[in-house]
Amino acid sequence: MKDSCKDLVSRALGSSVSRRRFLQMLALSGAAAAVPGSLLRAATAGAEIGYEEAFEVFRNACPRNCYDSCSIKTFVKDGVIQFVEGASESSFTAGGLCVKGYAYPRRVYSPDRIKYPMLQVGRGSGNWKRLSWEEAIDRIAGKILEINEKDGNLLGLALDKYSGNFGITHYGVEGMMSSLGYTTRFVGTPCWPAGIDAQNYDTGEMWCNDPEDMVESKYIIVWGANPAWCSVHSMKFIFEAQRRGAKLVVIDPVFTQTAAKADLYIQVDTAGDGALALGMARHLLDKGKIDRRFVTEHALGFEDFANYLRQNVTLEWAAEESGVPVPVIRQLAEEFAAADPATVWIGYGMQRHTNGGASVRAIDALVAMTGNIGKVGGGARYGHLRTWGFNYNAMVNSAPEGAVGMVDGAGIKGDFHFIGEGGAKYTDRPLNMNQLGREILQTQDPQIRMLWLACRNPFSQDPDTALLKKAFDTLEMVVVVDQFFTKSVEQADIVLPHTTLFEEYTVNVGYWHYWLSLNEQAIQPMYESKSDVQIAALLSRRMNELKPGSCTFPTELDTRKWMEKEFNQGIYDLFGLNSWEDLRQGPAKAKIPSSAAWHDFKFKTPSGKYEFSSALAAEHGHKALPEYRPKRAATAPLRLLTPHSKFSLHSQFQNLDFMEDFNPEPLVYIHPATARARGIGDGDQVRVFNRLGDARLKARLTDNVSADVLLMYEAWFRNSDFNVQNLLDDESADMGAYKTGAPGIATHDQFADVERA
Ligand SMILES: Nc1nc2c(c(=O)[nH]1)N[C@H]1C(S)=C(S)[C@@H](COP(=O)(O)OP(=O)(O)OC[C@H]3O[C@@H](n4cnc5c(=O)[nH]c(N)nc54)[C@H](O)[C@@H]3O)O[C@H]1N2
Ligand SMILES: Nc1nc2c(c(=O)[nH]1)N[C@H]1C(S)=C(S)[C@@H](COP(=O)(O)OP(=O)(O)OC[C@H]3O[C@@H](n4cnc5c(=O)[nH]c(N)nc54)[C@H](O)[C@@H]3O)O[C@H]1N2
Ligand SMILES: [Mo]
Repeated sequence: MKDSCKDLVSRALGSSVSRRRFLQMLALSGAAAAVPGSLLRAATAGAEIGYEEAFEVFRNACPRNCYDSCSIKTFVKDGVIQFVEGASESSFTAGGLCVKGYAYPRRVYSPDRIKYPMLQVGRGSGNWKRLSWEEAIDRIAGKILEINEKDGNLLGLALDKYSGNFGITHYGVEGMMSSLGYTTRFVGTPCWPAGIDAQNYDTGEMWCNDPEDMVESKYIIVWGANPAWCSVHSMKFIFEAQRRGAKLVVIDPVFTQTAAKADLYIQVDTAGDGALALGMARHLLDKGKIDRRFVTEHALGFEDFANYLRQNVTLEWAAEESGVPVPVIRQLAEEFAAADPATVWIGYGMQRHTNGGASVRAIDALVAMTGNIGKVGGGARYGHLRTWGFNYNAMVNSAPEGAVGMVDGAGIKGDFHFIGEGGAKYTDRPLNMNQLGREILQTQDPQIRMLWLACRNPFSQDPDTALLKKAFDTLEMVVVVDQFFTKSVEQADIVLPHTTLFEEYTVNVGYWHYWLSLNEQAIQPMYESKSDVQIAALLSRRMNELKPGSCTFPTELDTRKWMEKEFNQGIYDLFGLNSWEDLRQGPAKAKIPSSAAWHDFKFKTPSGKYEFSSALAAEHGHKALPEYRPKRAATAPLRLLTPHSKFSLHSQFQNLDFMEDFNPEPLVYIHPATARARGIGDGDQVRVFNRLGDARLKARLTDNVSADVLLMYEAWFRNSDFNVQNLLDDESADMGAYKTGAPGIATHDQFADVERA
């Protein structure tokens, strides 16, 4: 019986991880809320055993930096991954994955993976030579000791790590650095800091409703987010709300795939969102459509805000700044106030501006004054870190005895955690991650001599490639731990091969939904790859051989035991678990008293109330009120937007053969009128350029973008020198330093022009 079942399954599958199956998955995925297992279930219907029994099934979790943090089921046969699907036990993942998720087996078995430690003779030369792990680690350890000898400290050794893998044990990379001594850390995040600070001023913490409760919403504004691509699993909740009668509004300068699903699409002028929100607020004030109870009982400073609106904001001004006509502003405001509950999804895309934090505060204020904070189906949804209470065991290490660092450093604020605080005499040296090139070039006493990159790809993800190249040229050694020969690996001396998520144990939560997933090792590590923490252990062993006591990191480790060390009673209680092993049965959801953030109105601000007026914001050099902050002045005729692609997660996935089939080459989207004025036709080769650099690619004419916008999606196409970062500068966003240690980055306040190539 088992054999006939296998036959059925293999007929359903075609050859393992077949292109046909991928096509089916692709057709089913995305906004259409797939249940891909249904293909297989249909194929096995009537068989006496389920298709799962033909395979060894493992629990995995997508560790990418993404809203959806999917719970995965992995099907293995003879030690080889046959296919993956979304876990049906999670009502968020609900049995489906995104396009990229279904392509995971192609990533694991890609012939392009880095297989061994390698040395590049001449950065950028491509002249790679294989090293043994011993040789590679010996060179690295030797260099670290040399730096310590030369400078008397290790501040010349810098770490730049971000979001390649958010598995909790990967914070062991930070732990590795701490165990060597006091080092330089690139802090902050390129992603969401302005909005984080904004929400901290308003409510005292970034906290959002459970996205699954959007089904209860009567009015949903998706404001500068593109979930049809960037959070595909959220779309089913939005569709269900629409089915129950809710109206969906999308506000974006680009007519995105999410906008295509909206009942009302508003093409706002880029960075004009604050003005639009304030115009809506002014109109509601004039109409008396304010939730008096909320603003008097649960808020501070509403009258000051109302005075600001009366004195400084008119609908005409708001229309001028935002490009949204007065009648539309009125309609939007009235509909939003009339619906109960109404919610705004505040996207990360819309706050990557020099006025992004101020815009988020204005939108928060709109949601608050209409009484939608603390309500099921309501809320100003941005993100949360309420499920991240792990031990960070791999991260907590003390410096070796006698180590020297910054004397009066203020302590480093990382993305989710604090390092080096608590009375340490010395601290690490924090530098701004969003100005990597500039910081490397400027930093002295001591200069940065050596850079360790893990979970980070600055040559694809950071601004100003030319500046970055100049900065890297000053470094004495660059080590990159990665899976593919990325653009940053091209600028490395030593590359160390990393496992994929299927080759190690870890544990994952999300910053959007409330689920927890176990990540089991499903297959043996490919080639000679190792996990970040195993690499740290190897380095520690060699450091201690060369100079006993020079590194406090453990010298042996097993990723499963390290994953186990992350759990504590708090996590067990929050998720209703007796042991982490319960997660083998499927992901678990946090037992939250209400799906609504701030349901008890106990805000974490200094006043304990929602703060329309924040003294803390003023203390940090911002306006106390959510006042409008003018847009960045243009530096070239057109706005350049470089948001996220359906087929990649930043620099990941687009390099896989399956993605190339669907998205073979980069394109720049241009409004027909803008193109006509420059003699550009659809499909022409063009050059997008500004004072920093250029990019050559094919033009696609579309009125999905407004006439003042050029749109190119960020992505790494292997075998192509296309790079959006050639054209971006490192201008900061207005907020972010309070909670993440460095301001955010104005990724979408960039300017360029275009001509026929
Ligand atoms: N122009 C432009 N730039 C942007 C953005 C934009 O919208 N436009 N978005 C910004 C945003 S929101 C973000 S979050 C950042 C993302 O910036 P990054 O976090 O740098 O981006 P990723 O490409 O996701 O991951 C970096 C690298 O980690 C590697 N990696 C994956 N898993 C592991 C692992 O387990 N260990 C190690 N050592 N490496 C691993 C991947 O192969 C990849 O090369 O980019 C920012 N940059
Ligand atoms: N497929 C896929 N999914 C992803 C990612 C990915 O790279 N690919 N990245 C993940 C990560 S790290 C993040 S941070 C999230 C990001 O998720 P999102 O915030 O949804 O995505 P972005 O592409 O950063 O930006 C969303 C939208 O903001 C718009 N935008 C830009 N400037 C403005 C503005 O001034 N006003 C308004 N109203 N809109 C503006 C852009 O046109 C874009 O459509 O997605 C996550 N999910
Ligand atoms: Mo991000």
